[in-house]
Amino acid sequence: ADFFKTLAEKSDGGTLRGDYSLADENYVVAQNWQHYTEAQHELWRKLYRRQAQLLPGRACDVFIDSLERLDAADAIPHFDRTTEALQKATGWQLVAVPGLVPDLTFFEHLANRRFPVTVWLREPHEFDYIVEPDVFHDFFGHVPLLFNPVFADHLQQYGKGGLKALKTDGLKYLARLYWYTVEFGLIESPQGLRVYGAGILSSGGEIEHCLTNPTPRRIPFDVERVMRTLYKIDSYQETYFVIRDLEQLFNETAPDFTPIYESLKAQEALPANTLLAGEMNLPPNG
Ligand code: HBI
Ligand code: FE
Repeated sequence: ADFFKTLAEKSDGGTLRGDYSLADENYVVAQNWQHYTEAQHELWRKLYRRQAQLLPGRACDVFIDSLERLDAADAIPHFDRTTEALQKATGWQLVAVPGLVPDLTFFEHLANRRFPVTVWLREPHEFDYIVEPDVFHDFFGHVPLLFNPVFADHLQQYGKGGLKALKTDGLKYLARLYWYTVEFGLIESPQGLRVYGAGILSSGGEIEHCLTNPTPRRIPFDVERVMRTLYKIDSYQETYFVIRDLEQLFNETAPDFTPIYESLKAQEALPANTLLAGEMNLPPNG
């Protein structure tokens, strides 16, 4: 199907891991929780334990508090049970998907407060790095913040913006926004920089690197600057964008982006390691 061609191009021409044969028109599948093996639950526990002990002093408080309430340490979670609690908290639900889904589908789910969670779990040899999102990245990395009303509202708005962007070819700009916030975003706290991006929170190595390594740039969030900045998908980020609080993320992504897209089309995209003259490069955590 053309969808595979699109995503295959997206994931450097390789094939996708998931089984899409039973997916419905929204790419939703049954989670089939009973199919997970004891070995997979054990791998989940190992991944969870390693990541959870990295969170204190690095993940933002909202993430840590919400993750604890999910009680997801002992086995791969039942998405339906999480949906029951999530629906009450912010009106979101989880939908099981075979893996990456087309942008249009992805945006439609987000615009309707449905978060797609991949059903398969990585192999033991992929403990430290995986190319496509698996259930650990999607659930551990993304689901806790969906319990925060401000973030939940932002993500639905992002989905609606995505549907509009598909019509005004603003997709690459929105993909950069998603990348530098939802996936790799940093946030300020009274104790210093903290992480809210799922790609970092579900990664063993980047969670320390992004906060204390002197090499990457750490730039105050500015939506147009983010949308101009290219990103890399197979290495630690060279630049991180820092928000003051989740309200800033919601407020600065509320307006219609069409005028920004017009202005961006006239400007060169910036390499990921750019620091413009006069731009603030926030210090790493001491
Ligand atoms: N599909 N399942 C899934 N998860 C994602 O995070 C995802 C996706 N499809 C497209 C996509 N992300 C990105 O292109 C977004 O920037 C749209
Ligand atoms: Fe993700």
